Amino acid sequence: RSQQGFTVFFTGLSGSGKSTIANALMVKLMEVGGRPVTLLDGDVVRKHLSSELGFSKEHRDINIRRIGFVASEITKNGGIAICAPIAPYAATRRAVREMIEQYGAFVEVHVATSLEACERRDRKGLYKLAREGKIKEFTGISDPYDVPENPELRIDTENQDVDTCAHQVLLKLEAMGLI
Ligand code: GGZ
Repeated sequence: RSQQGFTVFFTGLSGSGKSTIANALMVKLMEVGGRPVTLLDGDVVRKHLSSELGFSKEHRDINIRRIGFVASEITKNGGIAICAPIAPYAATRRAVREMIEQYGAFVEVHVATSLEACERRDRKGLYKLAREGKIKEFTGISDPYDVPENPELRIDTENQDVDTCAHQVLLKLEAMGLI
């Protein structure tokens, strides 16, 4: 079996389902076994690693570079890192890719839930607040999201369930010879 470390980097809008799919993928990868799996979820990273940061372009970039650094260390040591931030800027995602590809594979997964679907679900009520102007610089509403042009995988969450989405990532990792 391949012993190369790798990073699965989910990107997508708030409420797109990144965390849910990332968690389902983590369970599947732990079942495969062999290498430790570390989940760097957006919420958790913001609480423990980036608690002083807001949502300006500068602060988002610092946040993503920190996540990238931790993922690159895990990848270097032969582990599996799963990251699930919004990561709205293509240039920053590319910088993280370059950092990680020095040590192993970088698998970018675009969770392609449309803004309309995210806003319709609005699980945390953040889109409503953003529309009312009560949250500034909100991704998709008053802040940009660069749609990934060449991700390793793009997943449709609107027509299939979480388990199917996570399974597609697993199949991609197999096809790439990583698991
Ligand atoms: C986007 C925001 C914002 C603004 C708070 N814009 O759905 P959530 O709540 O749980 O996920 C979002 C999370 C985004 O943090 P990330 O670290 O993933 O963002 S980035 O990659 O851009 O650094 C949302 C919440 O934080 N949130 N304010 N203005 N999301």
